[in-house]
Amino acid sequence: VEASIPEPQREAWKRSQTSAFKSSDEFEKEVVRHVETSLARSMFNCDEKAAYSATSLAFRDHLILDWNKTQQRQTYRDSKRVYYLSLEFLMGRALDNAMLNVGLKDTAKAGLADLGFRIEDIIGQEHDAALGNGGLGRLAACFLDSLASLDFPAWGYGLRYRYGIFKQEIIDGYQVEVPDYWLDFNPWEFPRHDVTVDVQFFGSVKKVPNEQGKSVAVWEGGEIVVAVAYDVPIPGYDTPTTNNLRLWSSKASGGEFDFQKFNSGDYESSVAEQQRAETISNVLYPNDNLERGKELRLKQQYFWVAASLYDIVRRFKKSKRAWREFPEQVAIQLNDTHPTLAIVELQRILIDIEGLDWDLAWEIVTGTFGYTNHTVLPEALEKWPVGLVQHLLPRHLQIIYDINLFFLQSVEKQFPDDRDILTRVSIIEESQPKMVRMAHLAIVGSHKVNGVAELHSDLIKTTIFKDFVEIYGPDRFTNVTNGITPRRWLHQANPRLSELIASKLGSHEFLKDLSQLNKLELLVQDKEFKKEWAEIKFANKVRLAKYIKETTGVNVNPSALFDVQVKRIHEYKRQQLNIFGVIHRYLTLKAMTPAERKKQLPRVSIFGGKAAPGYWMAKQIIHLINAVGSVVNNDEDIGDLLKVIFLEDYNVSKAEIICPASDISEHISTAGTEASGTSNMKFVLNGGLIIGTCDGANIEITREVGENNIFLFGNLAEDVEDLRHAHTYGSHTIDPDLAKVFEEIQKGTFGSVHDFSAMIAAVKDHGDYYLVSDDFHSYIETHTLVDEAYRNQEEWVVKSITAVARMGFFSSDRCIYEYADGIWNVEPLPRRD
Ligand code: OAK
Repeated sequence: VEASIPEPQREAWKRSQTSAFKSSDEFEKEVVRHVETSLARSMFNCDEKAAYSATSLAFRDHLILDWNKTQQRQTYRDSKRVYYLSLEFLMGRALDNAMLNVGLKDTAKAGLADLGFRIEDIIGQEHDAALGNGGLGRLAACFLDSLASLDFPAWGYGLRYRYGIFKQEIIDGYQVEVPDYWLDFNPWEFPRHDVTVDVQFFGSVKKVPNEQGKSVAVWEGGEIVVAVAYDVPIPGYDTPTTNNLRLWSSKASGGEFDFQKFNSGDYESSVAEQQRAETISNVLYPNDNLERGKELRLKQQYFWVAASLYDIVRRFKKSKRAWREFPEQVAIQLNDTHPTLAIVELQRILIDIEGLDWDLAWEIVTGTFGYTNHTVLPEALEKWPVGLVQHLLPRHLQIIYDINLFFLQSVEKQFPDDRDILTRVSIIEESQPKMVRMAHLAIVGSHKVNGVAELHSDLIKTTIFKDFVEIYGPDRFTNVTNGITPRRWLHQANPRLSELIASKLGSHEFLKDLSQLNKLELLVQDKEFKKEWAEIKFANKVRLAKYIKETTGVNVNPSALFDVQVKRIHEYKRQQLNIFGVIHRYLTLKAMTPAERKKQLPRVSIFGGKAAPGYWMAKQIIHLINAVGSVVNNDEDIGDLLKVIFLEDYNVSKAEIICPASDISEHISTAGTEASGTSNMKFVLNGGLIIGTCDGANIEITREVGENNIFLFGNLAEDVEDLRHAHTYGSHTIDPDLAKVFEEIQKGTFGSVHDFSAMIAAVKDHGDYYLVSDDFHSYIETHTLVDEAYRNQEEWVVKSITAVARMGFFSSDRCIYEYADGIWNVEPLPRRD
């Protein structure tokens, strides 16, 4: 049925067209209308939650109008689109971001005040959209912001988890996980009950002759789960471009439940089927940098990939173009290997459903996909048992075998005398059981593979993917160093700093062209400017100190040096190194006379982050941090000289309070293990300095800000292998200062000797895989340098300003231009209305 309104009636439509609010009066009208109609309340029962809901609905309406126009224009112009496939989008709160991006925050502030509310309280009502674990998911969110802000026609595709990452509670010093049910009322999503896709699982494959007598595969039987689209508008900053994030939710194909079964008395099984279907999009797997190979996870991956590709192909087919033009219209980026089945699914659609021959189909597939790798940790590289894939996706396994066959044949031709290379690069690992190596499939099926920081991109070329560089040549591999959106991570999180910068640079243009920050360097000797800079940092520390008091009950002195490490808890990120260092500092202070102590610099060590629920060692690290805190924070000899804080439930909205308030932040992974890191960039952009290893993006941050404005320590990536080897096969002596720390823990100073013994044994007896002892001395010395530098506040502020001025490179806008140019071959499509 043609849904378009006929020409004669369009005038009436145009007369009645909705327009977005512009003034605070119009905004207030919208809020009151939503309170009274959408929420069915009145001024007599409008609490902050209701005011938040109504404000969000008003802004959502605003975004939807822009969203409609953006989509119409993109369709009309038929321009190439980018599809960013990510199993995680760690969006955080939407309201503040929407207000700032459409430029109406002041309007809303005035309107809300008029109606009796403080805008901060209203913003604070929002539940974070936490559909991600950490770095990978937040990067996807920053990329969506940049894509929209730079006017690229782009969609994100993900899963609409009913439960995002769990909420962390700390009870008696231990992490306890609580489910994060966030969908009670979510004004930012737009259910599209008319946009559904049937997704097939299980069943079998038979070969039947087609009309030309050619044998084609038919996948039949099994079960169908329905994917329902939920759209989330993504507003660009200072542009009407509003892109779309489409999240799929699963439901049973028989509607609510199977009425036939229900009526025949089989109530239980009819409900069970419904529940099995809904389970697929129920919960985000809470592992960061770890893949555990669960069947439900593979189901999630295929469900999401199949629905997304069906949608993308449907959109392409509307343009009536020839299939070979597909890669000229569509670029699909795989955020790590999680969506790798998309490669197989597109090949399946093209050969089984659209009837293309294999070679043309494969050319289209490889022309379409790009793959981003986010880790070299072996435990995070995805592999699926062949038997599981066979059972769940029988036709896909056949196609994977065919892809592998053609690939290995060409490798054999290229390296006729090398049998081993075939075993090493095969998509199928010949183990017991046999496994499908998703990274190999992703490389073979993409035209570009990228790492996320220079060191990381070099490492993948020389270690895990070395053979593929031999096979495809170095040009298949590239680097796009990560970045962050300055809109959320400067303008939104640190409004005072953003306004100070704007006042000095003469406009807010730097928020869209971050390289303009370099003009701040001219001001590093401006006394008044430095004073304001320092005042803003202090105010942000006061705000964090207040938050610490409210949430932990501990008083911290905002004049102390704030030393922050917030990120997922992981042995490779080495929070254990940090807490051992804190214990060392505590012992040093304890050994001093009161007179000596008076001369020391007060410090607050702040930690935050979640441990995967099944990661026992990470949970012990959290426990040790809390145990040290309860001893140190109550030691009268120590007072303000040292406080140890663990902030519960670290997430995006908390990061927005924490990042602007650091003096020093810690990015201290064992060299070669952190692919990039992105919070390092957030802290420096907010005027904090960092202490870090030569790892991930720390190296490029050093190159940009200069060695004088960063504190580097520790062994280099190139030496890690030899050191590990020496630990295992040579004599392994522990750093003497670290040994003293261990003795103190084992004395029971922090309680639970038994709990902490495994952490100590990992260093002393099990080869110290993360080089905690090797780096300890250098770490402690570097902290002494930090203290000394901090004593000279004049100089410190100069370092802080200089570092910020040189951070332009780390905008996610720069990343998007690099992807657009080097991988996607897409152009922006600006709107001028
Ligand atoms: C998560 C699951 C599987 C594989 C990788 C990850 C992940 O989060 N990796 C992280 O990606 C970030 C964005 O590229 C990087 O900054 C982090 O260094 C990396 O650990």
